[in-house]
Amino acid sequence: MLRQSLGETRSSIRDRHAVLSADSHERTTLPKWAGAEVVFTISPQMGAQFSQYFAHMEAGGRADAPLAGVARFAMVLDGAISLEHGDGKQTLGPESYAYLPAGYDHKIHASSASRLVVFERRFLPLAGAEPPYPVIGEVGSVEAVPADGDTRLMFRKLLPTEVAFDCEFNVMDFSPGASLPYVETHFMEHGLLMLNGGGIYRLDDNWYPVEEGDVIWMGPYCPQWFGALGEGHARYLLYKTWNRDPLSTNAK
Ligand code: UGY
Ligand code: MN
Repeated sequence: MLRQSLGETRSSIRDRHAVLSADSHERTTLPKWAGAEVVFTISPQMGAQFSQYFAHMEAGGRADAPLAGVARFAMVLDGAISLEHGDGKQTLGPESYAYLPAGYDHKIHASSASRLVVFERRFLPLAGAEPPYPVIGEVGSVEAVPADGDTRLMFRKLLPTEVAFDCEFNVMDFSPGASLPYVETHFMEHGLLMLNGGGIYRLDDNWYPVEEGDVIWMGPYCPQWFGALGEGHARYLLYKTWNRDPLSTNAK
């Protein structure tokens, strides 16, 4: 095997944030993911309160529901899967996604060789609120709205905003040269996947070049800012804790 570098990688794992580039991915297998290899880019072992991973499924590969009490969000990146669940069976292709609440039985079946990004989070119920329901959709069918009136930064909210949901998944779309308007600091946590394009991500006091396929973990209060520097649009999928008081916790 060719040695590609002298111990170099763009991956950087710090106390409150991490950037993970594809060159450092370590594949493993899991009993729940038959005929698949998984790469856990973000997990509680790192200090996060959720997991984010890639599932590389061979045709015919199958996955079962996650651990008890854990909700799952999965988006197809390449290939096609069939999702079998209480309300039927659906085929999901690239940029189709499913939010599957904790305790909602389902099976994922790869119709062809497929690549998915999966987020799992221990659900945090809200007293008096109904539990969330499954949501299945496609990024392209969700309305894009300008962030704070800036049409050079559009976002799509993939999940309903109702209080039943304890997190959100958004696709942020930056025109070339657009940026987040200010350095954000917030108690909510993020997991991010660069879908296209690239730019510079500021995390704490570090500035990282990022490109398609990169994953970022932003822990609570990690100062964050992004500027899109490529010639084309930069788009990322962003998980964010949402609708829950900072004094409530799902940490175990
Ligand atoms: O919604 C957000 O917190 C988002 N603007 N953060 C980010 O893109 N890093
Ligand atoms: Mn943010």
